[in-house]
Amino acid sequence: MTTTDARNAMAGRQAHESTGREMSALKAATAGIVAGAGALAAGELIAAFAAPRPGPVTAVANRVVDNAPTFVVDFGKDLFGLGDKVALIIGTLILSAVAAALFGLASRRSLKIGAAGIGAFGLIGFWAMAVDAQSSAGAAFFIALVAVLAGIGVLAITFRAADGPVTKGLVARAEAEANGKTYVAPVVTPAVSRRTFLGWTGGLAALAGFGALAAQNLRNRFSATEARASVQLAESQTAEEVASLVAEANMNPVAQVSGITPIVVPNEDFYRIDTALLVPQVDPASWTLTIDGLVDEPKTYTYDDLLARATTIAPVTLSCVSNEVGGDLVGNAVWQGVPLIELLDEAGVRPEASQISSRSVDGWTCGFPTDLAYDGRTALVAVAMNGEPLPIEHGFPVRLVISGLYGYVSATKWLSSITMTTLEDFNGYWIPRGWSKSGPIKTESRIDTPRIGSTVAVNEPTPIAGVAWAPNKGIDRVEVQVDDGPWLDAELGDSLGINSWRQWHISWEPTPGDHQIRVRATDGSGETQTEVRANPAPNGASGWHTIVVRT
Ligand SMILES: Nc1nc2c(c(=O)[nH]1)N[C@H]1C(S)=C(S)[C@@H](COP(=O)(O)O)O[C@H]1N2
Ligand SMILES: [Mo]
Repeated sequence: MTTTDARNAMAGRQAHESTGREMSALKAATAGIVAGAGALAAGELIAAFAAPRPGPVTAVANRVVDNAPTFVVDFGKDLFGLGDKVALIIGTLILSAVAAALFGLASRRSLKIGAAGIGAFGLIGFWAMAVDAQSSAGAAFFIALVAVLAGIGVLAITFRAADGPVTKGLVARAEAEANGKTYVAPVVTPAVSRRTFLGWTGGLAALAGFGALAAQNLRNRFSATEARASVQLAESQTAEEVASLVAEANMNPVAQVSGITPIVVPNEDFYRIDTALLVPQVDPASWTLTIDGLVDEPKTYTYDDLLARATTIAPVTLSCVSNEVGGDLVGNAVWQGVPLIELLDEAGVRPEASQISSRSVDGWTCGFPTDLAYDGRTALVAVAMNGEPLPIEHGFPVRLVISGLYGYVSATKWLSSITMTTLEDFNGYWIPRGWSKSGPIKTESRIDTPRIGSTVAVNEPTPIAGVAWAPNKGIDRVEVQVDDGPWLDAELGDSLGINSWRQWHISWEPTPGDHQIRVRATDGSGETQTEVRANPAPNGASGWHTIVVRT
């Protein structure tokens, strides 16, 4: 113990015994929280200058997502929907605030303890940022250092403001008593001390708030929105052909049933699933795609290379493995890109390369068997969705779209590299988290209208309609059953090809009472979807979508 520590300890004890005017727990905790806020705001601000690198809060939340035990991930099957992301960030902030409050309380013993706590927190932030695919150790170190210094600075200032006259007096008195002298306290009212403390903490808290806001604004300036807006897609004859197919399909009476999902889902309505807390903002000018691993000659492509070659256009239905029977994590869009195997062939795939793995700029990975890319299915290195450059949330500038495979094994957004490997040597992101290594999309059908639990009118013609999908196989037949009645063949909408879902419809006149409605589809291989119910984990939900309606 140094003499200063001894004095502080003595002063603390004295204060407790004699006056009780040491810094209150409330003030100390507040000072800690303001210091924590200052640290995070400073970190986020510096990180925003270094965008697209994540700041400490996002990086820590990213690590929580990556390292969450399987049961948490299973529980949050759509942990990757928006609500879960917001909850995760708020959770990270609340835990940080609790830790910071504890650092504040500990600082009453010695500021060094609080400073050490902030330092330890900084180390966690440093690690979280350093291992982040979108940051680097150097940037992480600098950002964490600034955050820690800001935090310690705020802690020191608020403590000084709080105990300024009072604790200084206590120290002076302890010293005086230790020296056997009489201590005469200067006249200081507690109110003065409280005002000083409130002034400083309030001011610093406001500064942290401004810092966080500024960080947010600054980060928005690094958005890929402008770059995306200036993209010129390659012209293609196919674009017009597909557009007229879609236009015709939309004229089909089945497509006009009110409440049915459109055959091509507009970009803004398309489901979104990913682990990205900050949507990657990729500058297409400096972006490249590398193809490496078990190839004869690794290749690198720029965005312009791919844009110029992206003339293949195909509607493909994409589905998430975590889609429940009847769920909406599925959609059909028209994708434009370069056939994957064209690029693979340029690199020269070695015979032993049994898996195509791919990686996103944010470090997410997946993989599927090489054979599948070569079996004739639609497999695109896609640059556009529904005639527009890929929306940023859907993978701008470039993503993969492989017909017939769930997104988690194939559909890498914000694609950065494709590495040829073997099935044994590599597992994508979701595989160690308990999802199946192979992810063919199961044949499914869904009732869009009437809605589950809704009320229908007796003896009024009531459409029962929805969509059915078996990408890469196509849908040949959809049947509907009301109560224990016969299975009725539904009328099918136009086909956009075997990769697209198909709209279906029957007209029904409800009799009085509750009714159960079920649907089942038969795919292009002649197989009828299984009635056996399965949960999404580990390889996709199955079962017939069944609803009950009332009259
Ligand atoms: N980089 C990245 N790509 C990803 C994912 C992800 O988490 N990160 N999720 C995959 C999953 S699970 C699905 S279902 C599809 C969803 O694509 P969408 O959001 O465009 O609908 O993206 C896939 N591509
Ligand atoms: Mo998914």
